Amino acid sequence: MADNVSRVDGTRVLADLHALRAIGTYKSGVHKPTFSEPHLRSLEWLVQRLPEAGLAGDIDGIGNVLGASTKPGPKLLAGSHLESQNHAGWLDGPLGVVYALEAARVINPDPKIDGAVEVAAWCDEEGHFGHFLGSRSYVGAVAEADIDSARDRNDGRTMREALASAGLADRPRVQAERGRHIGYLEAHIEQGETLESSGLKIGIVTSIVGIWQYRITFTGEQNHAGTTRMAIRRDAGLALARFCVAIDDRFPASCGPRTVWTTGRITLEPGAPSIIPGAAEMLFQIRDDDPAVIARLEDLLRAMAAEVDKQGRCSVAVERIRTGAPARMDASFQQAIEAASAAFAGGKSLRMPSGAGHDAQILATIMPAGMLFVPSIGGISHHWTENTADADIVTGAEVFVDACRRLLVR
Ligand code: HGY
Ligand code: MN
Ligand code: MN
Repeated sequence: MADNVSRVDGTRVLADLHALRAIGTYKSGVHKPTFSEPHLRSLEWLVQRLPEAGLAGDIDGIGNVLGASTKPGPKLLAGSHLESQNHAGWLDGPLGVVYALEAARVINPDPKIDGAVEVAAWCDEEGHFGHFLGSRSYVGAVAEADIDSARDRNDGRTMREALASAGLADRPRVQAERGRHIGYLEAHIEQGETLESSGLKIGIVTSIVGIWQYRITFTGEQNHAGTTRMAIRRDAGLALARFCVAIDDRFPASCGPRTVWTTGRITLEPGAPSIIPGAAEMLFQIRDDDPAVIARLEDLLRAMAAEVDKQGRCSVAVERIRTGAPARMDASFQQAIEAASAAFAGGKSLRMPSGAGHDAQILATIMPAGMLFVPSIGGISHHWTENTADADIVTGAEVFVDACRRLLVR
């Protein structure tokens, strides 16, 4: 490794991550839903730190933070997100934002490096209001009507109300200046157990899954739980439960090697112990990096719903509420991460697909994009016990900054 390069300050990286952890702390994690007070304070925290990295910027009209540089030469965009899932981990998102900030602090003042790292925090990656609204706004894929119809899945608050109460309603939304950036690089915790279980330190992401989301509703007949004989019941909750089991029985014959499917939320109406549910709803998700697999499974899902309908006890409706294209990560970005891993992580790296969705898949629609992962302890994420060893956090930062440097000076 060249020893005349400016170095990552690991202590500073850890201090920044702990400063963000202290905003909206929940047990050993955080509770920072989009546009919550802790999320807005975290965005402000980042805005305050941009000048020390030679950047200027603010929170834009959809809640993104974009820090831009006036330094001549090529620009590399880097970042991630600062909101969290509810009662979740302290590193999912902030790790990538702090690494990007550190890369800017190390590279931008260096006169030997032509070009600069620009830093972004994308709003609502976690989909409280709608999927990837911040990064999709930046690439020009969000219309005003999308914002008009967006509601917080936690409390039904409209996005317009949230933007207004955050003081962002009148701010313009910043959109990508085509050709400004050589590409986008994002660091993230792996959120799985592959790196830890194989004793590796860096994941070089090859592809990111597409996420397709469905609302499946079952309509039966609400009735008395004591006086309604079992033979005549039209129990929507039971129909939903049977459908979930049938998915698990029939999907494996049609899925791909890494396909996953999840029922993340079930609602029974009216939800009382002495009333047979007349209505039931499940939020269902399919993920794969091959759109043909997802389309095949959607056809199967609809065919299974039609079979239940035909039985005549309960009706079933399948509504697709979200689609997302999978993304391939740029080969030269993968090479830069691999070379940086050789220099700073003893070459303990692995090329691997991402089973999680990330803003990088949205940025990849308009520029070359790359991602690197650091290990997650026990593979846990989207839970307040999510964690990564300090040494792995620092190694990841050194690899990330070196990869940025390699991409800017190639
Ligand atoms: O759900 C995801 O894949 C991302 O962590 N929001
Ligand atoms: Mn994330
Ligand atoms: Mn997440």
